[in-house]
Parts: sequence; C-alpha cells; structure tokens
Amino acid sequence: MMKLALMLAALVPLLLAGCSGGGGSAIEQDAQGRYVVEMGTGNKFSPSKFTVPANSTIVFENRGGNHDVQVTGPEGFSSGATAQLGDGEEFPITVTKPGRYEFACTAHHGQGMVGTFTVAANATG
Ligand SMILES: [Cu+2]
Repeated sequence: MMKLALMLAALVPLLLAGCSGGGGSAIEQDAQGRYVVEMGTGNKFSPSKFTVPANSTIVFENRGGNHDVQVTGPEGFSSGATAQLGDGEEFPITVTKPGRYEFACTAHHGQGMVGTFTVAANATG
C-alpha cells in the first residue's frame, strides 16, 4: 500500500506536466527570478500556458512588433491601450491570488495571441 502511494506521488508531476501540452509549455526565469513570457515571434505568447507559484512576478517581454497584454482572472492587469508596448519593452506583473488567469494581446488575439496561466496556492508554513 505504501509503495502504491509512493508510485502515485511520483506519477502526479508527470501527469501534470503532460497536461500542460507539448513544446513550449515550460516557463523560464530570468536572473531576477521573474517568469518570462516572450511576445513577438509570429504574434504569439511563448509559453502560452504555464503555472507559477503565488507572489510570482511574470514579465511579458516584447521581442518584436507592437503588442499589449490584458490579463483577466482573480486579479486583472493591463499594459495599456492596444499595441502600446513597443519592441524591446516589457510589462511585469506580480500575481498574488491563486487561480486560473487568461491573457491576450488585443491587437493580435484574432491570430491566436492568447494564453492561460495558473497561480498555484503556496504551501502554508
Ligand atoms: Cu500582439
């Protein structure tokens, strides 16, 4: 019985990773520990689906073109008007409330420049 529990505990992270979809689902952190979402290439967010712990800073980095970021969920964030972020600009947000969020670029959502992320509740203590 104990062995089964251990096996399940080992499998859960694998299953969760599997659920987040194929390539590009991992999110990287920069030197400041911020989670980085790139914007630009092909008018997409990369990654477009990810999970971060509560109280994380996510930074949307514009690597080309003009974009904006509109975040809805337990907390809302807006980088401003449509396509207001220029090439090389970034938009950092700090998320504190656990839950599921959606984000989109107003200028390019019709081309699929949308995404979702989950803020996981931090373990207490
Ligand atoms: Cu865009």
